[in-house]
Amino acid sequence: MLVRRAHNRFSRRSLKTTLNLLVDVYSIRLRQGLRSYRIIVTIHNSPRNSRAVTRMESAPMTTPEKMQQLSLSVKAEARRLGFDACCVASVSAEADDGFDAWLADGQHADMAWLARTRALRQQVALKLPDAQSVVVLATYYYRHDAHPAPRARIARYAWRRDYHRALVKPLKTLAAHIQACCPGAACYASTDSGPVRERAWAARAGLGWIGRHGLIIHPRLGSWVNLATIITTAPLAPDAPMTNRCGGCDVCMRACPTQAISARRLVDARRCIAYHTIENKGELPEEIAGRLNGWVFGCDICQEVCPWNQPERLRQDAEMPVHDDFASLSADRLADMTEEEFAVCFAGTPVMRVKCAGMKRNAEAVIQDL
Ligand code: B12
Ligand code: SF4
Ligand code: SF4
Repeated sequence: MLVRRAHNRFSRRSLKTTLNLLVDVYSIRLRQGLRSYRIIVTIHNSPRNSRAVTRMESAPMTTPEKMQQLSLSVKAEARRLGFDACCVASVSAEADDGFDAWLADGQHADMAWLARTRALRQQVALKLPDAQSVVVLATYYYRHDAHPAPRARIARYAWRRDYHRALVKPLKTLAAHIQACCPGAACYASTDSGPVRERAWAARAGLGWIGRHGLIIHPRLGSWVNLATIITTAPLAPDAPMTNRCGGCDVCMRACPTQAISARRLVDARRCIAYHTIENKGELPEEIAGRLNGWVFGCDICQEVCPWNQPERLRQDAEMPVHDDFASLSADRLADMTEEEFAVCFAGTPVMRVKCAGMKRNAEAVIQDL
């Protein structure tokens, strides 16, 4: 209706009064709804008449103070919900940083879903029109007392309840909080499996920097964090990106047993033990099978060697309980497991993704490698 009325032709004399009236009426209505919109008025003059086109920008107009308040309130709520870090990026920070080239080079191996969702991952507005901000959240998972069994190593993030499930409720609650603070705001929340480039957003939001091993390093929590995001149309004050603190270090690159890490902070999945032990549904390539170093699910080598991840630097322990029994697993036991034993041992953890057959394949490769 607004647009139709605004397309009416106005006489020069009544033009100013009519426009003021329109803007006033809409400002009042929108303020009542606790949202204020920027109203754009374009006046087209021609020798015969004047035409006013008014459109409402979907982006709510807001002051830097309001954006800052909203950001602080979201961060406080994230803390209350148990997230260990929360930062905000502006969608305008979106830019290609090597993701397309990584895909074009085939470094995603057979994770075809990454290529299929390429456009969504590179442009969040395709997932959520009018997206303005990305809230990035981290949950810390390091425990000083949890050491992977030497010959049946399970990546540390998988020693506890699957974060994909554990984060559903807190993410929903945080999205509801954003909507309560900013009525009408839309939110898209996800962790890992959504078509969102979580590390790139975490870097843009200043939650940490991208280490040479490709992972986000938080100055206090190291890279022992899982990430989650909420894309929202709410205008939140963004945080500043952090400078890279890897310096001249290249310990992770040298420690990777399969040379999967490139100097450009990218990991070639075709060479990564984590890819082969979790995502690869076929045979393990000989070259990888012979270099598993005891890893049967995931791989933490590039994280274990990083100076920012050393136990003495990390003062706190993750609160969530872990499966202490993973510390006494053996490759022999895993290779002989029945489906039932596998389900009992790994129920509710991320390890279920590899299924019993995948775990046996990995354990047998470790046995042969010994
Ligand atoms: C596919 C995937 C994998 C694949 C491929 C890994 C890879 N090379 O990306 C495999 C299965 C191998 C894998 C392994 C692991 N993964 Co993974 N993985 C993902 C997933 C689903 C998508 C990542 C992706 O798009 N990769 C493609 C790369 C090219 O794009 P990108 O990550 O967006 O951005 C890269 C570049 O842009 C680059 N870059 C270079 N310069 C610059 C400069 C700037 C300014 C920016 C912004 C970016 C940038 O940096 C980024 C990292 O390489 C994410 C979840 C998600 N939705 O994002 C989890 C995720 C990245 N994985 C995670 C984890 C924990 C792991 C493992 C540690 C698990 C384990 N212990 O075995 C390993 C670590 C391997 C490693 N060193 O990267 C965490 C990382 C947490 C963190 N601290 O960063 C994530 C975020 C999952 C989560 N929600 O917690 N993973
Ligand atoms: S997870 Fe393991 S194989 Fe993959 S890059 Fe890190 S050290 Fe290399
Ligand atoms: S090991 Fe060194 S280069 Fe690798 S991520 Fe850590 S600080 Fe950066």
